[in-house]
Amino acid sequence: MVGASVRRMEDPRLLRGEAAFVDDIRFPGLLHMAVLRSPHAHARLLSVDVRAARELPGVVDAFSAADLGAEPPGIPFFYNPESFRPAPQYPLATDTVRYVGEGVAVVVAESRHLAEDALELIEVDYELLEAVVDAYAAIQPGAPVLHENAPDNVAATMVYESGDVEAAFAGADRVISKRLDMQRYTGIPMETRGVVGHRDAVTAEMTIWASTQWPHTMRTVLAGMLAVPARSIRVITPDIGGGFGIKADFYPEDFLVPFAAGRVGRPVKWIEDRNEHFLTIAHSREQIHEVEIALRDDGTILGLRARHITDCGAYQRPLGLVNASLAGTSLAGIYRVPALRVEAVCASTNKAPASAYRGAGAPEATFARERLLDIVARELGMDRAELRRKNLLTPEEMPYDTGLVSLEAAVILDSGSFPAAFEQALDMADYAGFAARQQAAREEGRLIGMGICVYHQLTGTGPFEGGSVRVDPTGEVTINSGAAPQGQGTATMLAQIAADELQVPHDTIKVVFGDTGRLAHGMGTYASRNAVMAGTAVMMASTKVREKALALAAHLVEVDPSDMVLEDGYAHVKGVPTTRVSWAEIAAAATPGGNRPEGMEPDLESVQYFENMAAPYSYGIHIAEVEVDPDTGVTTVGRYVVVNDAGTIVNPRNAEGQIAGGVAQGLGGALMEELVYAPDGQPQSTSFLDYLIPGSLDVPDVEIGHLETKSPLNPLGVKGMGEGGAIGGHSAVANAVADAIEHLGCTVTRTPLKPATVWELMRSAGAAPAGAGTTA
Ligand code: SMO
Repeated sequence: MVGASVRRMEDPRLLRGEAAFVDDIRFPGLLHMAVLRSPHAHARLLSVDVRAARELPGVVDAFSAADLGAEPPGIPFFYNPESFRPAPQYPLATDTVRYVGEGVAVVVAESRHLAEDALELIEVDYELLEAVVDAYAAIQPGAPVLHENAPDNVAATMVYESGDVEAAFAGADRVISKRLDMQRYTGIPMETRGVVGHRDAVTAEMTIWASTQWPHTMRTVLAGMLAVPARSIRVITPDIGGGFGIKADFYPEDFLVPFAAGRVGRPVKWIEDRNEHFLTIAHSREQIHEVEIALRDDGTILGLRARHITDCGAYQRPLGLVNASLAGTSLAGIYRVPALRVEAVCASTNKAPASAYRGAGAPEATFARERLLDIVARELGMDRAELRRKNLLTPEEMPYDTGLVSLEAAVILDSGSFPAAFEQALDMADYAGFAARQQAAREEGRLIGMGICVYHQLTGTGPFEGGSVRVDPTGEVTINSGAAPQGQGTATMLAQIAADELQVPHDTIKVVFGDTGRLAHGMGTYASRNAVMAGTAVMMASTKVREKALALAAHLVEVDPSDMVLEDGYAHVKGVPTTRVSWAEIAAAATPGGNRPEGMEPDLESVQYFENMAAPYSYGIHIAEVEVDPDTGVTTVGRYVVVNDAGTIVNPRNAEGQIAGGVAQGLGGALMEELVYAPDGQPQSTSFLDYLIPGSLDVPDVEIGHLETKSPLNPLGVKGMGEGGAIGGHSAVANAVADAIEHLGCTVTRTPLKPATVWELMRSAGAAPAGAGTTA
């Protein structure tokens, strides 16, 4: 089954409207929570008075930070480099608010409407402070200070270095430098966030349903913050309508809902509305890159030197430094870069806290590198494909140790056929024929461009994932996984892996995710880790169950286990298909009291944890073709080619869906999406009116070629691939727009390339066509 494009087992329920998202969880007596949010970007909180809100009929409770205890618990962070001067977020602001949308107080009422009405009765005195919203400005002397422990607004500076950088630059024929900026944007899942908390009066166990990508992590963090044993909390991830990394965070409401449910003794629900989503979801991507490249005249890369400034917003939650770190260790990509030095600066600003979004640092670094390479090619008068070809690592150089360490794991490119993938993509996109087509188009007054992006990605991060495979007394197979997918088709993928081991039809296997009550340990779904980590754990558990099943079956028919095989849902004697035992008979024998070989433990279940810190790196080549309207600056994406290498592909159809979805998000980032803040810290992108995302008509058909260079790091040979589309998509499209217009005399150094931006670039180069200015 591994390698088969079977249909997703998940889809029939979803298509029939039978899914259970967080808002579908309902109880008698359910209360609703609403959060009063700061309207100011930076202010001292002089007083918060919730008494009037409490008096409103239908209101059950209202509270502020003062009610969280003498020392309110801070949200922990998971990555703690030496230079870190942490600014943890508290569930509600204590003495200062630092971004618009920060929670100040909470109301719990019989309905969401009543709760929101009561918010208006809460009296808050603010003393306004000057805000700083630009990361570059924030780290200059004299800027308003967010946190006393970091008077320069630098939360951390991480340095990544390998090779002799000074020598590389001293010995170079050419050094080219650029500042390249990526904007603040983020994931826009169809389902916003949500949390339901319900304490069972009998067991005193609090069950929490949350749209979280890491239920076990949420359970453990909550137990710490509430100071209760982990066993008293059960977190369940129900169906999730999209996550993209931004639901792999721990948010204030993740604490506030269970806390409120505990206070009032009734179930409480909070569902984020779209406005709250824009204000408070983890923002991402915003980085300023100052990059320098040292080269020989023939285009050989000798070294890269960079400083990048990540806009981390007002606080760091669990993964708050990850984008900066991964951008540092991703900058060289899959090229031969003998010397590298990146200084990753994490700046605090009066904006929503930033964290991981699909690719987490890789899209940013990839943009800096791939945009720079195009600029270098132009300056050297060299073909941009030839420049890349010359510097790509070869299969003979694998595994390739970059000498860097990322998130406590060595950055070693485990496997790959980079040149082959590159040539395949150029062929599919007809790169060789494009120059002539472009010239012909220009002669007709049309602006077309082709953009290349070579990306790679850290996937399948450790340290572990858990999976159990159980056969019930009636013979059916159930998988419990520590993963918490958000629409990736992971159930189908895991069932395919188990089906190969157990030889039962994959669609008879039930797959259960994200429930701390069913599996002791789990990590969740992020970092493109499901196939690698959850897949391997399920494979390990399936293998154990298979071996035990064969031994039980052999015992029942009185042969040696090595004479038994599993086939078509039965165990039979090799060469004698009629001497067979069903899974129900095997399972019955495994039941305590059953007919087992002497010394064998009862039960037919295996719980396995795949422990692994060696992360496989996947990669791909994206080539986009665009047309820019010279009158309006509007970009239309035409052909789009991807060659992707994620090792063994468990389900090609699923994989292609992942790539296409990622490309759509990358395209959005290249052309449209931006979370804009005014200089006083007021967010300007607070609804879909002001934050444009691509619709189906904006996204081209994506032509996909697969290459399968198996990873040596796990038995399946898989690498992760869920985020790659979003990494490659952004830069392929941005480079294509640049290719369409840069001959006019402008240079693309930032995204998004909105129509007005593109038009302004053309105009400033003196190249806007006659008449265009009259309507601008
Ligand atoms: S943003 Mo990802 O889940 O590394």
